[in-house]
Amino acid sequence: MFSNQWCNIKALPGANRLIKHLSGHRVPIALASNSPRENIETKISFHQGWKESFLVIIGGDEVRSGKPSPEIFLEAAKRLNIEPSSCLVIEDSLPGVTAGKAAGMEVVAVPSLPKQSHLFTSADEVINSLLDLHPEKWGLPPFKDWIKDTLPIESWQIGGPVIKGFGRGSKVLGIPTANLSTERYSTLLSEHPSGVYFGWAGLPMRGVFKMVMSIGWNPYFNNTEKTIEPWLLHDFDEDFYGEELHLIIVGYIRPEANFPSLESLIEKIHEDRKIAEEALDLPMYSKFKDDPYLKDST
Ligand code: ADP
Ligand code: RBF
Ligand code: MG
Repeated sequence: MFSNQWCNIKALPGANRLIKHLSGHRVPIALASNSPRENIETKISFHQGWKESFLVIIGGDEVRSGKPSPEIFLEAAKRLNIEPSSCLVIEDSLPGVTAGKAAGMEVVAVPSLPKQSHLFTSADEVINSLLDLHPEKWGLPPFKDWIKDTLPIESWQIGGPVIKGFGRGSKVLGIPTANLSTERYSTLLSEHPSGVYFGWAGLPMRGVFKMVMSIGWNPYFNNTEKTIEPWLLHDFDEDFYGEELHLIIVGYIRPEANFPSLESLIEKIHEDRKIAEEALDLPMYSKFKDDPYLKDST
């Protein structure tokens, strides 16, 4: 059972993957939102195959109360002909989580603002993005699209001059990251949850290299800004600040995490590097290294 922001696929990356997965396995799904039903239908008509995937679509105008309330979830369960206790609600808002629990359902929260996840204590689980949902935890069929510890994603690109980072000595730790400015990319970044990704990096004067990167707030350092930090998997004999760096991101590895010590963070990053290095030799990922965007110097 899905609710609220679900119509905005941009707000919830991985929504399309989940909907296709569940409907492909004939799992009955409902879309419940406070918006009037007509608005919901218009919004989802932009997403191919969504309308057919939902067995039930229910708008706020169809139940008496306007606010997120248990009624809308109970009504959806009734129309699905499923016991509330057998329903899983996926929610991004706090009132929605409360309403889902009040309806006697299991609730996974995907807060739209990750920094607020500590507020979602009543949810059965809080995840950073739908990419991290494990349906088998909830008695649903597992995703089968992970390959060698990586999740292929629709590739996307980002680029710009390499800027100075926080100078926390990542280089000293053996993990230099060529930071990119996030300024021009706020929309793009809001479409991609923070986490560890991998792909290809192009420096027009130097070549094309494998890379593994972190996008996010670096919970270990509790940054207040989202950063884009690719680690190019190559030994350079000099720095390349100011040079134009182009990235093609092809897969996802894991959400950002906090760690009890710097050593354990570094160990994890080395695991990420190994996963990326091996995965990028697979044809489905390696084919992107010839993309002209990587050699483009503008
Ligand atoms: P900062 O905090 O300024 O980002 P880092 O310690 O992360 O400093 O070092 C990053 C810089 O190191 C990059 O901007 C780049 O010029 C250089 N560098 C050298 N080798 C690499 C590499 N393999 N991957 C990324 N950056 C590298
Ligand atoms: N920082 C975190 O706080 N949590 C993480 O899970 C995390 N994962 C990372 C994964 C990779 C592949 C890279 C390159 C960096 C990651 N970082 C993470 C960012 C790290 O804190 C940052 O690069 C520091 O500046 C390293 O000293
Ligand atoms: Mg850096």
